[in-house]
Amino acid sequence: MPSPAPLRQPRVKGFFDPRTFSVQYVVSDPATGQCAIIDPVLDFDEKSGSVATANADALLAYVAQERLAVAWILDTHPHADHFSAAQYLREKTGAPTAIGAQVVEVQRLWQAIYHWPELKTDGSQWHRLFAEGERFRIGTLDAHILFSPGHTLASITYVIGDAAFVHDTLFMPDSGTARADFPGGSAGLLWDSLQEILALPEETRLFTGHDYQPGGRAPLWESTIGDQKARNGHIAGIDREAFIALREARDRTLPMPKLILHALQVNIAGGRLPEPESNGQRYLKFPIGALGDVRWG
Ligand SMILES: N[C@@H](CCC(=O)N[C@@H](CS)C(=O)NCC(=O)O)C(=O)O
Ligand SMILES: [Fe+2]
Repeated sequence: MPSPAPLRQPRVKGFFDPRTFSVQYVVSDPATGQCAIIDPVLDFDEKSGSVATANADALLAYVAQERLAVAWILDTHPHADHFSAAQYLREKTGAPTAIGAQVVEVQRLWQAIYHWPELKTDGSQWHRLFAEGERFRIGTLDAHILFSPGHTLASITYVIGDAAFVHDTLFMPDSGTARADFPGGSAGLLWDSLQEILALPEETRLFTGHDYQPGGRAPLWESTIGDQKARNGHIAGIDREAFIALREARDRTLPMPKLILHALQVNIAGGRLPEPESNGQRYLKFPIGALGDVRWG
């Protein structure tokens, strides 16, 4: 009897964080129980400076309940609105961490903004740096990388079986696309990245990284290429020039994320909090006025 063909469709479980409107994923291989965690959130309260692990622990509880084995801890980009829980999960699971190879450029950019000469800008804070076209496996599932810059210099898309984790490129069709005005962002590059994503097979399931719940609707995070082409107001009937104009016009109305200065200094270090000072206390550092002429929130 021939053995059955391996299952190529990952099981995808999304976990929504209402504090940051982020979606975290556990993507598992039904055939082997191997899984990847994508874009885990480390909780942070900027009012008190408190850090907690409720989101990350919920991912671990699911992993334990489903008897999964964590093979990878993946980030799509260095996030500007929340801390990555990659390092916490690395310590808990022993699994390797990864991010896009151009993270080294983001490290250099923010090293200058923070005046942080000790920061290593070689990406050595992760176990693996993924470049366009690279392949890896999660159990029997094939995964490959699209380089998807625009929102950040280093953004990547993880294509795992029939699922693509597009994070901050496309949001749900009623929510358009991600902003492209952070340091290193580019509306033109974002458009080009969107075209590569939209060229994936029509049946590809798309999983977004945020949902800002327009009109107060319940959070949603799964769409298809067909939905996006038909209904996303930043895609349907829009060309590159029109996209750049509408993206840049909207970006001019957006204040910086409230945690951008907190989050980047943790996330360009792979989700590590700053080292404690001689009194045992950890501190964050903010540049004053370094982001230029921004809209106040
Ligand atoms: N109000 C949120 C905004 C976060 C934000 O700017 N999110 C980015 C993704 S990291 C985005 O693309 N937002 C699109 C938008 O707000 O239209 C915050 O302060 O954290
Ligand atoms: Fe983002």
